[in-house]
Amino acid sequence: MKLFVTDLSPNSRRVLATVEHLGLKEGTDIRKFDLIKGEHRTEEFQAVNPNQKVPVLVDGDLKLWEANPIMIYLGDRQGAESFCPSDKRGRIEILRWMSWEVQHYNRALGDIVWETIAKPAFGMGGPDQSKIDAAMENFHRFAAVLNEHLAGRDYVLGDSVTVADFAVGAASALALHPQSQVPLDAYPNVKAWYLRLESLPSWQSTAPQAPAEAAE
Ligand SMILES: N[C@@H](CCC(=O)N[C@@H](CS)C(=O)NCC(=O)O)C(=O)O
Repeated sequence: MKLFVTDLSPNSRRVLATVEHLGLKEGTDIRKFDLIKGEHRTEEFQAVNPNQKVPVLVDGDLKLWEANPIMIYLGDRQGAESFCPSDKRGRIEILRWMSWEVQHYNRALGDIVWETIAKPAFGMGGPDQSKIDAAMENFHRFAAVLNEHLAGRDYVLGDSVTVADFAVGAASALALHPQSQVPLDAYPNVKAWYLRLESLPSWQSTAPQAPAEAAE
């Protein structure tokens, strides 16, 4: 298998953590692009992903782009029933939380950390308070849902970690950063869950190396 990623991306991180979690690292040819240098803007890569975005997994004649389907594909490929349940209820729960994180939770969280940490770190100007305020309203709305859901649960689907945790947690590396302004302390179940995720070797080993790297 070949996996195209970049160092600066929560979307790449969730897939890299999945590869680690499933013990697939040795058998995977991992290609890292420097997006700033435009290494992904080639005709060759366009043929792999017409969107010219990472992550992309190539397995035989399958060229799979979009981080969440890649994670599910890998879980299924390995028959990792606990990490990627295949029963109807488990599968629809995964789809529910993955859709929700893309559209709501990580969009709000990502907008906050982009404005407060990443944008200044990349020299792209200071935080725009109106954008932080708008994202903060959404963050409170959706973090409250996750906080309520996690009451009495260790992980999103229950007792054990699944692809849904890697998806929902993907953008949270910077949420614990003191400058992030993400009000995680107001949502203790969410904070405890994310710290649980951070203690997993596969999540730890794929952590971004510098604060700015997590918010791309
Ligand atoms: N929805 C996609 C998002 C992929 C994405 O936005 N990738 C970014 C890095 S996080 C990228 O490749 N950006 C390069 C570009 O847009 O030129 C996924 O989940 O994989």
